[in-house]
Amino acid sequence: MRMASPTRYRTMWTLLLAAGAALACFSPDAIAQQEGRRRRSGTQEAKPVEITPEQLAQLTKIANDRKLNVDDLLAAAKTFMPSGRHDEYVLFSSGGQSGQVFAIGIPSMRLLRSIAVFTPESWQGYGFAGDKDPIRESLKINGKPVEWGDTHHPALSETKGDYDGEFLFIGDKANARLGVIDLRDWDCKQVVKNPLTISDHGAAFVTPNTDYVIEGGQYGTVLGYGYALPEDYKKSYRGMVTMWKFDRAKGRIDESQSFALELPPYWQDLADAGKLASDGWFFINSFNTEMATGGVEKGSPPFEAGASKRDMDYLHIIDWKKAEAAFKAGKAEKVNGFPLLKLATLVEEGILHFAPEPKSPHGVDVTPDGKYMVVAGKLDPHVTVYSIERIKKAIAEKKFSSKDEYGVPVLDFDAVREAQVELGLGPLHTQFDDKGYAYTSLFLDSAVARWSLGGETAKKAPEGDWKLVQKTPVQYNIGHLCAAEGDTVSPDGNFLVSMSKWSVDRFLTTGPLLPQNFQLLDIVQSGTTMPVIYDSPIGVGEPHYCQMIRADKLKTWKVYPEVGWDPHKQMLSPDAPKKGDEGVTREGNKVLVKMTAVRSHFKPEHVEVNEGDVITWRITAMETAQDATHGFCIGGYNVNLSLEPGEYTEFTFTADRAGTYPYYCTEFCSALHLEMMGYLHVKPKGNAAVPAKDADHVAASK
Ligand code: RUQ
Ligand code: CUA
Repeated sequence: MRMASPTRYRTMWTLLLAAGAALACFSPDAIAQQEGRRRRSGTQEAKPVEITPEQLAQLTKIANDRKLNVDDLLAAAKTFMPSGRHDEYVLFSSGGQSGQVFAIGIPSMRLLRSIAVFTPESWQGYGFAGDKDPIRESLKINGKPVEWGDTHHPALSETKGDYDGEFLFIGDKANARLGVIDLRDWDCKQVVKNPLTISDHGAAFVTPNTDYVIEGGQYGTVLGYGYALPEDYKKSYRGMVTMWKFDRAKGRIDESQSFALELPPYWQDLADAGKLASDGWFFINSFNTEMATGGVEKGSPPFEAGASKRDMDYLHIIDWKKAEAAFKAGKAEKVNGFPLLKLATLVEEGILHFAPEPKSPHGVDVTPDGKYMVVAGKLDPHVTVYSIERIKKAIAEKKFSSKDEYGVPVLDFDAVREAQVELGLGPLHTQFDDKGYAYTSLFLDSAVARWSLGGETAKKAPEGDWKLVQKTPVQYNIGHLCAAEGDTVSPDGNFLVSMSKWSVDRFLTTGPLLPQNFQLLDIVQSGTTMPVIYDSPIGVGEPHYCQMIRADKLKTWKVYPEVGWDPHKQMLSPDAPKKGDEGVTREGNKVLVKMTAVRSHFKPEHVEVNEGDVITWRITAMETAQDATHGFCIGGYNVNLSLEPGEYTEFTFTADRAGTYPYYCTEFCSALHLEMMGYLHVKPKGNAAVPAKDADHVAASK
């Protein structure tokens, strides 16, 4: 028998002891806590854990074989989801350049779903319903198909400043659009395009009751898609912020009640809405208050230098109730058909004030009680904290230090600043927990900083006011971060996700293009530390921001409420074919197909039309069982639908390619799924035989 070396013995012994310690996390208290959470998410109870010495030995062996240390075992215990058990939170993440939204379970980090928003997506049948798919039509900008988005900031709808789980909004930075997702069926219902600007950034953010969805801009431009050269920058370029009115009953943005505010051509960055103490206000950071226009060719500094010269930029402080009143009083002017409150009006009505903020800051985040605005320095190692009370007082007392070039009053910095906390290099974004801590991402340090709030905040951390408490390194270059319900009036703490931009050596190499890395941090169970407990590669785009909602707040439908439901209108459709309605009818060259789909059968099984016919095809999915989804595709015609239980759908196309086309179900729905098919026969013009090249075309499309 080979003797284990003394070091190996020692390691094993240490591990055993430590594993014993690890098992302490299965103490009755911890279990009770887990149970409480589990009950909340409506899943089955687990029995208290008792580990036999044999199992402990096995666990230790696995740990040793796989070179896992005790922290790894603990991390596994905190994140592993037994089959059938549900996650406690859902993380709604921007999908970056993929143009979509991703839903990820927390703490397991399992991808639950992608939600198509700005990019056609075939599994969901998003944009693949015939020639004039309304989704593709809604994605056009000035008549040009723009079928991708750079999704940035998802915003869950709120009631009284807390996520209500009803809707989700997401901004498209590249094209200044907003998507509206209904969280009953997790389906994008609306895409609106900003008529003033091509691109944006600070979108979406909601006011505390989701009266408005706010879309902040970024790069100065000539509003209304105008034209001007950089020589005219100060005169012709402007920034903007748009207040999109949300009609909750309709589940749509009401463009007719929406309006925008003209801002100086500083580059407005992130924004956040006030709540509770600061309800009625919102805040936007800015950089490039230098109004640099680049142009190295002509001897000017490049953008990155020119836009970083000044020590101070401007926090935009906006009284949106006053803005709304001014809009309702008819004080807006139309630009490209869209109402815009001009800068002069903003100044006159006291809608816009500035506060100095150091040095090209990035994120602004309002504390849970709404009393403080946290501005993260980016090029300054501090977060600067402003108090709404001080701001209101300074405005009332007209404590201005100056006016900017456009006549906007600048509040005195010392009058509005509450505190500055030095955190480290590259502070970007801040989230909050339920214990009086704030968490700020440090891009250059590649770390998450935990620090204590102070002043009059309701929850106080024991470390005292405004103190850096600790930092956890992340890999690498964290942008946004997201704590559980971490930007609401009642954050949960528990978990935090670091949206790390570089993954370098964290995963297997996937070619020169590497995935991003979502890292999960435990910010409660570990007590005073906040270890990284999971790394999750995101290989679909560069997600920017996410929000984490308690899963039990979502009231997601399991199937559509009635058979024949039109998800685009969120109502039962009078057009939905019922059992017995099936068939093909014609009026001139217009053909109407009425079809039903149920396991494992499409009715009718043959559809005969003439080449050149315009076909309206209606399908009702007769299913009422959860997960009994069918697909419906016609190869060669770019048609693929997802027919979810109860769903009614309609599409239109011109049958301009003769031939015999099998259509079939694209979801493996039953044992006879392959038999769930039929034929579309497109009779060639003049009733000639199908020409050989078209026959090839049909063959190639199978
Ligand atoms: S931001 S770069 Cu949300 Cu940090 Cu877009
Ligand atoms: Cu229906 Cu496969």
